[in-house]
Amino acid sequence: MTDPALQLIHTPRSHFARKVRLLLDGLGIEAELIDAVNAADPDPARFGPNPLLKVPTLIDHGRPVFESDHIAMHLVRTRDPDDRFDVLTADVDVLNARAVLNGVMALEVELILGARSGLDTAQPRFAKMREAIERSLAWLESNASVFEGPVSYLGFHVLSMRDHVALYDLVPLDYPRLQACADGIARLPFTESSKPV
Ligand SMILES: N[C@@H](CCC(=O)N[C@@H](CS)C(=O)NCC(=O)O)C(=O)O
Repeated sequence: MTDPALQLIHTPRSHFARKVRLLLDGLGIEAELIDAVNAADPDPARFGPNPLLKVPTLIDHGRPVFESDHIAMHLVRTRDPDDRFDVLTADVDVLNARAVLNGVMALEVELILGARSGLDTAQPRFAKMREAIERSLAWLESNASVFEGPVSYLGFHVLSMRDHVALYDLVPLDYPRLQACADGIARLPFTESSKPV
């Protein structure tokens, strides 16, 4: 049953929100999903209490939590004392991989929402962003040993990023080790319901 005390403002295609949804689903925590519909929309009302006008935002008994990784940490600290998906890790290799994955996702947002807002994404600033995405994916591929081991929040980043890049077809996804990690996570029974379409 959905817990009315816990709400997640998201969009169905948001990869940052999907990391959180995978964590919620993996932990068996029900939350009411509130669809902001279009992350590029300038209307502040879409984004609830978030002054950055971004998703996701978690609202826990009326208290907002901003930023996907802060939301994940909050959920674990309040509801998962065993930290089953290693959200609270201090492992530098894992944190670096998360930073690169989050960076790729942020660059994608700029390219997609830039185009949606009518900007010319052939400009050099956007070309640099595409270059950074490709270099980051290559970096992740050559550091893919970090993805070995039990299912973790890091894997939720990989699946969220991979499915989003595939959906928008921004760059080629010819990275077998990264794909294998994403495919492994995608086989978990709770991942399909949050897959972006
Ligand atoms: N660092 C933030 C990034 C959130 C983010 O960029 N969300 C995108 C959707 S995937 C968004 O709402 N963008 C709106 C905008 O940039 O105008 C997080 O991890 O929560």
